[in-house]
Amino acid sequence: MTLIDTAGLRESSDAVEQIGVFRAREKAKAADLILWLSEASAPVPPGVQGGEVWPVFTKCDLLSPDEKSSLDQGVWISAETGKNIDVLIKRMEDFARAAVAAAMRA
Ligand SMILES: Nc1nc2c(ncn2[C@@H]2O[C@H](COP(=O)(O)OP(=O)(O)OP(=O)(O)O)[C@@H](O)[C@H]2O)c(=O)[nH]1
Ligand SMILES: [Mg+2]
Repeated sequence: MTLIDTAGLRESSDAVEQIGVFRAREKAKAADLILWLSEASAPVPPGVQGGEVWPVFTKCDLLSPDEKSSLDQGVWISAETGKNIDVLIKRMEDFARAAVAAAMRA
């Protein structure tokens, strides 16, 4: 299993950043699983083509309880507090296990 952290997919006039975004899209096309991270306070719908895409909402430590209850799909995590990181890792493990099993049957 190879895990890749890509450049953020943002519009930019900076040539170096544009190359990073291009490379990220190329990696996504070849990926089995894409984690689409966006800030929970300003979620961005997945905008990438490739394998299975999971929305992941970041910085959930910054949300009020009301804002949290409006987010129902996907996993909310916080790198700051560690919230739900274990849940996300478990789901990724399950995904990888199923993908390997399917590949071995093929
Ligand atoms: N409060 C809070 N801040 C966070 C959290 N995760 C990251 N940050 C902050 O957000 C900023 C950006 O974090 P990065 O991890 O560099 O973001 P990124 O999306 O990888 O950025 P690019 O690679 O440039 O696209 C940093 O200042 C982090 O400290 C979190 O869970 N909670
Ligand atoms: Mg980054």
